[in-house]
Amino acid sequence: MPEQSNDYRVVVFGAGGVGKSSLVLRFVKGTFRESYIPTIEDTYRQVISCDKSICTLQITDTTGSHQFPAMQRLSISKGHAFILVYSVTSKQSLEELKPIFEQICQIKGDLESIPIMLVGNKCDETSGREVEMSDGEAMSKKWKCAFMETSAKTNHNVKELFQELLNLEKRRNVSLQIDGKKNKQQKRAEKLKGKCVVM
Ligand SMILES: Nc1nc2c(ncn2[C@@H]2O[C@H](COP(=O)(O)OP(=O)(O)OP(=O)(O)O)[C@@H](O)[C@H]2O)c(=O)[nH]1
Ligand SMILES: [Mg+2]
Repeated sequence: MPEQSNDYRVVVFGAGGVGKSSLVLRFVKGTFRESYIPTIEDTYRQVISCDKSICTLQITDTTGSHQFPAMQRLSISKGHAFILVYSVTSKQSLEELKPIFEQICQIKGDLESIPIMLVGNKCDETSGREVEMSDGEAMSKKWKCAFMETSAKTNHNVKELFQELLNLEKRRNVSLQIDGKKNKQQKRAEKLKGKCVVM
């Protein structure tokens, strides 16, 4: 079991190009880009509320290429919660989540207390759909995890995804809302403070 720390670590996994970075950037910065820039690994931080105090939500956006198995294992062992993303336009991308889920099972053991959200992204792409919502739901039932379809492009269910994931955490009371009364300047200061800086 990972140690209780002041960080709440969420790790985003999924095949290349399914929209992991797009979901994270939409949530953290409110932006979306059409161009595709593959990720190696990026981490974003935000202040959230935790057990009537505050803590840091740390989101790790992983690579879709399977070149770094050691990094993947480390991310799983340090992670408190997981987002498993496939694209509704690619059956293959749902298949590719299976070994990742199995590795989470192997490293974490009992998954009962670990928040996991299966996410079918790109639900705005109606014409190129290969995975029906019922297929995603069936997989989530099998894995006993939560499920949601999202679109980073249209901002459908993006904030809800992160809020739902935090709601699944039963060992701590974590929430995106701090006190709901912060002004814009305070929010911006917190955002800047929490930003990951490349030295
Ligand atoms: N239509 C549509 N396109 C999306 C959506 N999310 C991402 N994309 C596009 O899909 C491409 C890949 O998105 P990324 O977010 O970079 O994918 P990724 O999963 O981070 O890929 P890796 O970092 O290589 O693992 C980009 O061209 C995005 O614009 C979405 O919800 N709808
Ligand atoms: Mg990426």
